[in-house]
Amino acid sequence: ADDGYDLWLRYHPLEKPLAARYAPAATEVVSAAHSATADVTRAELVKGLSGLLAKKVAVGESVHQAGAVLFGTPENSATIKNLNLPLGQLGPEGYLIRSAVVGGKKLTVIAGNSDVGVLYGAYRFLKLIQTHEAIDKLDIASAPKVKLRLLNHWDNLDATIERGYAGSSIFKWWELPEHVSPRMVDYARANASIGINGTVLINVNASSLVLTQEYLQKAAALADTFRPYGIKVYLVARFSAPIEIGGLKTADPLDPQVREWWKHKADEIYHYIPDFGGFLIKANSEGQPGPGDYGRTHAEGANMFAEALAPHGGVVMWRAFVYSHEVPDDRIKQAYNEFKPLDGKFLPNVILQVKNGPLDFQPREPFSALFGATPATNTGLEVQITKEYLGFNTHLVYLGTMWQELLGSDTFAKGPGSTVAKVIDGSMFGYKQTMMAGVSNIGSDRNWSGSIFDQANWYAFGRLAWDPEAKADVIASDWVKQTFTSNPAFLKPVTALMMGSRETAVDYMTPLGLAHQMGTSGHYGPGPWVDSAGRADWNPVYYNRADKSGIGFERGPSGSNAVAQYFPPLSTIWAKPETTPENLLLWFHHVPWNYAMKSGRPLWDELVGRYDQGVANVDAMAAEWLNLKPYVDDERFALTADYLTIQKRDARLWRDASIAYFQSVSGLPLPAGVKKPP
Ligand code: GCW
Repeated sequence: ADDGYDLWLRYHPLEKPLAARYAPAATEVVSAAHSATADVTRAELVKGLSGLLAKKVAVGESVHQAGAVLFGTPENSATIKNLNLPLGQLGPEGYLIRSAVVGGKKLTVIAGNSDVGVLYGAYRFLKLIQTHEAIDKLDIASAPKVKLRLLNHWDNLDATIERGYAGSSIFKWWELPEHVSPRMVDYARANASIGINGTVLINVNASSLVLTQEYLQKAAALADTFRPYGIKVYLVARFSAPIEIGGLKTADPLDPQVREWWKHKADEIYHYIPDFGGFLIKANSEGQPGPGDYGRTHAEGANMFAEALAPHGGVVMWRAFVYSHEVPDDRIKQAYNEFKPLDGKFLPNVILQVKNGPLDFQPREPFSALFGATPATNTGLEVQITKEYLGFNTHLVYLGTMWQELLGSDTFAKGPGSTVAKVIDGSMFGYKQTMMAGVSNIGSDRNWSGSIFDQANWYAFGRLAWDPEAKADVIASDWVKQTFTSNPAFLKPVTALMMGSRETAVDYMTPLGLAHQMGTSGHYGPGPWVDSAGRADWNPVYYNRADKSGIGFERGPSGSNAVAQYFPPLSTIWAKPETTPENLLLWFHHVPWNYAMKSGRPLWDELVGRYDQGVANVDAMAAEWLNLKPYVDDERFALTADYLTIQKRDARLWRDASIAYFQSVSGLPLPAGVKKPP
């Protein structure tokens, strides 16, 4: 049985001929370094090589035989120093892997400027073997383009997870600090293997308790466990903590006592966690406390924390996900309206954390207008790995394509080529801090992510945070090879299935630019008819605006004019339905049901056609998977097959319920050839 616990770090024995090919190039693992990080690097190489090659791999401090794998930095290895490798361009976390000959012996060198860079190189070396690449003439250099590559856990202290679909939290606070589960080591290994270098342990809707001494000691135990893997711990600071756990009467960021309290709190945290990363803060958003409660701006709020953390080198990640139903404006405009005027007012260790789209992790949104609009404020990206709006853990939806679409989007902030990737990697505006965060999909399920294919989304997040210009298909194919097999009979169809899966979900959930059509509390199934969510900006009807005359949200100049928040030419291209790409048509425009689409079909027929296409594609995915049984172990095969059956059922529900509702307002008959659902 294979429950998927090993993720993509599977070191099962290669087939004999392959193992025989690699064995001469992996005879021994050599390093004289003995830091905590060097020790875990050695352990990983030994575990990986002896597993894959099904033999005992020797360990030593100096090279004894040809085929040695030598790892280290110029500081801890004279051999590496003497090789004069071009490590200058690699920064603190990059690595270099080279085939070399030293003292007449062929060997592989894994080098970096720091032990953590070397660890990343070791994972890359193991991946080469896992994916059956040649390793005899290596010359690989890689360095991360984004500095902070973080998971955001929406885990509560009681182990429930907000929007978590893979069991309960892996962080068992009640057992800490005395017991740190061995799973924490595997968590760190998995993250390090894809370059993730930080983790926010708790939910942005936070409890102040995590900042009490008792919990700081617990967090410190986790930090100690993660440190060798290059992973820093971050916490959420609840704005009202000075009142809740500090006994103060106010949390006003301009109050000297409050400022003092946060300074002491920061000092205390660094006492327990000397390399603490910093705070993530959700303020004045969805009912959370914030500086607005005291008539202060987001900048005044963020800077208070920034001052407290600056002496220790910590950062503040201030979320831009703010909107309120008391503001009469279109919800998607509010973050920009709030933050654009504050550009340049934040201290250098503040990072504005912006969700990919202006609404909320929908199956498809345009990029947030804040990307490119804040040249004087470090601006980072938040994506959601957990699939809150994409079918939880049961629907097979690979998010690599969605993030690639986002990162490749041109903001035109500095003319053509001003992609979101170039904004967030800092190259466009010279940001001092760069950051990409992913809301984690990790839980206590044996397979970590709730399904096998959701592991791919964790993996893709890490890869794209390392290189926001990496390609989703390459990432998918690497993941399939590491997680299942390199056999093309499996690899090709499964990669193709993953690559099409997000568009398929868009088709059966929210085609043509529709958004926020889910049932309102659970966020799982459809609810386009819902108009009673408690407030207008949570109602699906507010977003689809379907009526007798047509469907869609008018955001051109005759509507909310959200298009004006974007740089030209987008502000004009998106202003008119004729020039708006059809996959965003109903996001930007309210158009009549008979609006002529590029296919020649009227909008209504096109819409119904898209829902049908989505269902047909899921059916094809499920059928394809059944063909692949010979290549997969029973347990992972069956879980995936069952979930695809659920996805088939759900896709039909989405289609049929959505069409039934829209038909009830349009009054139109089903297009010719479409059968009524049974
Ligand atoms: O997507 C929404 C979720 C909330 C979440 C919020 C946020 C953590 O439904 O559960 O709260 O976004 O990002 O703050």
